[in-house]
Amino acid sequence: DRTDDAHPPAADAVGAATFRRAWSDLAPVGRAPDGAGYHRFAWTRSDHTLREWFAGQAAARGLDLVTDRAGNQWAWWGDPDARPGVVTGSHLDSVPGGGAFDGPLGVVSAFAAYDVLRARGVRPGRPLGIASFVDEEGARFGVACAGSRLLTGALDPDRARGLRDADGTTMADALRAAGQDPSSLGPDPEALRRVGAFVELHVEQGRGLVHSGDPVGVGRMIWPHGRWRVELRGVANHAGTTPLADRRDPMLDLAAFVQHVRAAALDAGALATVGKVRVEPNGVNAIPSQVTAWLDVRAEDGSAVGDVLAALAAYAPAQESWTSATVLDADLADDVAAALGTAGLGSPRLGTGAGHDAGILAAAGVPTAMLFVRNPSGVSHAPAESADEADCLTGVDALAATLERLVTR
Ligand code: HGY
Ligand code: MN
Ligand code: MN
Ligand code: MN
Repeated sequence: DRTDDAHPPAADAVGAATFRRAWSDLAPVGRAPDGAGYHRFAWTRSDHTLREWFAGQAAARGLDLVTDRAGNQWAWWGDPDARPGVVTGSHLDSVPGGGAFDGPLGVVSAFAAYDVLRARGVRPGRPLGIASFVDEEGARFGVACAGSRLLTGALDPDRARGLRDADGTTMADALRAAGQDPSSLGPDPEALRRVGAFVELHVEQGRGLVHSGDPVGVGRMIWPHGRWRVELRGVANHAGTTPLADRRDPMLDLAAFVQHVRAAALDAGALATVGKVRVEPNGVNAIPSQVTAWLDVRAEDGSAVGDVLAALAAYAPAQESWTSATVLDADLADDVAAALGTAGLGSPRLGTGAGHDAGILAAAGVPTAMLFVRNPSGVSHAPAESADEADCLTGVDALAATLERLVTR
């Protein structure tokens, strides 16, 4: 039966319809076979599909699509050069074998919340932007939040262009292969000036909201966290003819390193992970000449990260990226909590050990808030990452209430 135009569907129903349609659009993109999660790396085919999807969502709403010098995508309602706007969004890329929600939940919810505001007839007093940051996970080139770091000047463009992926492809070559101009990479103060405030909605990566019994929560702070690279050198030789006593096998050093990392993390009260290893040459019948391992260290108390690095000094870790502790904007967090209150929602405050573009924008002086959506499994960066649809739709309502409050003040 035809819906009666005089009584458009409730705004929430509009948001829910947008959410479901967008979610099903994205579901197949970069999905590995046999439920092994998502592989959505920057400047690959799935990234291209995701960028096209974002552009299509913006065009369908008549939003102005802008791609900044780092390749981040922005969809604007209103003119942010006339007055800095309120921005919401996240990222569309994933870690290898990642879950469906980390990143895309924030971008899909942004478009759904926009549709709710339009269905409610909200007339914003300031521009509203939707953002999708490129290469947030740093899964391919090793530096997390590469897009937002380039935007804010926190990642040197020459260094970025030279970063290599597992195949030795540089970021510059990857951009060229994706039809983008690597020489354009760099800080984009004009794009950054347009951001008066940033609110990132994200699936919770943990079970704080499961324990509190709330569907959504408000970010309080982001732990300090960094990545280091460790080189372990050996002497390449034949697996079948080299006596054990004559070997210089870097795999033995790797085994010891992983144990040292665990012991140092336990001593320091930090989270430390050896999450990526490159063995060169990588053959079953050859002792490798070199093993490169990446180390991820985080802790609520930054000094604990320092303690871990001090305990591993003998391995001469080279820092790849560092994000200081981010205390999210307290006034903005109060705004989010107030908006949640008008929507009849609680607003528990959550710290997180997961890094986000929100942390990079906050470090660049942008007032920043985070909204978390309950994750029943608490798992993230793995296929078991989850969020119930009802909680996702509550997240859309919460984001819409937050954006309405911020754009109409
Ligand atoms: O690594 C992180 O914490 C984030 O998901 N990029
Ligand atoms: Mn992530
Ligand atoms: Mn994320
Ligand atoms: Mn992140």
